[in-house]
Amino acid sequence: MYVILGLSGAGKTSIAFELEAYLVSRGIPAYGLDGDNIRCGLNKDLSFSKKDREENIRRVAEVARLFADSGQICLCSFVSPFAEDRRIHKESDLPFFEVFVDTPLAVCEQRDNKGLYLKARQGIIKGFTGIDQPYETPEHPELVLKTVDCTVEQSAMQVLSFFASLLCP
Ligand code: GGZ
Repeated sequence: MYVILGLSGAGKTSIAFELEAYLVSRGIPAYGLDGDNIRCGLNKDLSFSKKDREENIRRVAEVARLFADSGQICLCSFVSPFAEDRRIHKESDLPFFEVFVDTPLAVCEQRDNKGLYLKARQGIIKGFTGIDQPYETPEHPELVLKTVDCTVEQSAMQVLSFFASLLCP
């Protein structure tokens, strides 16, 4: 199970879906979970409060466990801003790798693909990670991706190289 963490706009989901496509096209079952496909269905009852983010990540960990049990690589892309919530993944008895997409806030804010940072700055969205809610940087990720001056394909290849180094050390 790969957990891909970072701010909104960091590039997590793009990298995860690039990886998913690469793996699936080579016959390796993989599936990406992210805020878009989880929060519009299973977790549509959850807000972005600290308590609900914790519950979001708890449920994601359970779903990821089911994927992993079925033999699939589960690529989970979530902001997951609080270190204590990430323990849920680490404490599961499944192979787990934390990938931190280390894109600076200023760059994410400049990209602002969904216009959410602007709304957060205007106070229309409250509790936005990096603006008026904290982001606790992962302390010991297995891999750190710097996406500035790096394409999505290059970032995905870095994850695959890491994956390959585990299989053939
Ligand atoms: C952070 C928010 C918020 C707030 C809506 N804070 O760029 P996106 O749009 O697609 O990624 C963000 C996504 C975060 O959902 P997660 O389930 O990953 O969050 S968490 O792990 O913290 O539970 C962003 C959008 O939802 N979004 N409001 N307040 N991101």
